[in-house]
Amino acid sequence: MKRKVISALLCVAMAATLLAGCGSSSSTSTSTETEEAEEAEETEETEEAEETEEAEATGSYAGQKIALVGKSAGNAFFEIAAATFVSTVEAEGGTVDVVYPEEATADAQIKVLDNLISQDYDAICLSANDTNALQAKLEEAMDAGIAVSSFDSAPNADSRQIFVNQAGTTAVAQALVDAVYDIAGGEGQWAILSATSQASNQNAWIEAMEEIIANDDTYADLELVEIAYGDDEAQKSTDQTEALLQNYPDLKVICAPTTVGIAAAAKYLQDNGSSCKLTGLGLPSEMEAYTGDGDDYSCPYFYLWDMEGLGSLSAYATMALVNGEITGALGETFTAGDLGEYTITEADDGGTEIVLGLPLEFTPENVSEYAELY
Ligand code: RAM
Repeated sequence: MKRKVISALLCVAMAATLLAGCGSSSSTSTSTETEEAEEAEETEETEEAEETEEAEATGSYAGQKIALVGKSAGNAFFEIAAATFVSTVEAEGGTVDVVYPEEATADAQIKVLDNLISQDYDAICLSANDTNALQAKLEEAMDAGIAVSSFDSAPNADSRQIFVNQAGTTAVAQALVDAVYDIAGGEGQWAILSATSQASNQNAWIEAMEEIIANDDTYADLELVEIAYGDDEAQKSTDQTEALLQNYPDLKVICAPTTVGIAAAAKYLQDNGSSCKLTGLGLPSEMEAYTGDGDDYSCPYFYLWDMEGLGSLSAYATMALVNGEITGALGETFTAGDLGEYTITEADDGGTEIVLGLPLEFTPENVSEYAELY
């Protein structure tokens, strides 16, 4: 049920309660029939309001209709996150439509949003292809009474009610910087192979990495030579990897904070026996063949987060927004099923977020175990 409808019902119920109060002390009605009709109406309205309150109190999410929007089709990352999101919502009695834009751009997502707003959705949960470009469209959705949450990649603070941040922006950036430092042996050239140049999440991680490096002398001997963009497309990411190696023959490490980019680079580096090593954010299932110690493997270790937790927490946060349990305000708490209680905290961009947990490290020792999960 849409929030506006819930509010309207509560208002009607409150008005009915007030009227009932007045009526009992100074009733002017003389017709029994009218009184009975009024009483029946009041009972119905109060019951409806009670049902709504009860739904909120018990956290019942039944009947919610949610749209989940990824960055682009054909990316296993979103398919994995969507699977848990959908099963979580369905277990609570709701339904989810998973929708992908034609490409990983803001324009393509705006087309998707246009279509969704004209339908009867209670909520849209999206991973943003751009920080600011979706604002007008997402505000339009919120004005239409649709709850707007985001996961993985946040649109700006005005464009959303809440952001589910998988592992904390600084925590991810610190893990990546330390991995580059370690794999490079503390000095030398390294490059970033990112997703699209507009991607909110990759840009936030890259900015945080640059800040960490700029403010700590430990990293003074690392030279970031280029930030390349593979647009979360396998072929383009492969081409960009090849170009980086050609342009920087002494390149020691590539850091790819994208599951598509890291998998493409891992294959290219390993197939070509490159001495350049790789780290970043990857899916264990896509990285298993390339993760290992020694010259035969391109990736010593890499990171991601709990993918099932991401899908599930995003689902619970979205459902809690719809039924009014949370509004997305700082300090609110709610229970995300078996994941337990979460508190809404301040995000780096001035909006609010819910941080799922810490980054997970995948090594030659544990990659196979995680590869079975995602
Ligand atoms: C890609 C996407 C996604 C990001 C992961 C790490 O699949 O760009 O948004 O979180 O990589």
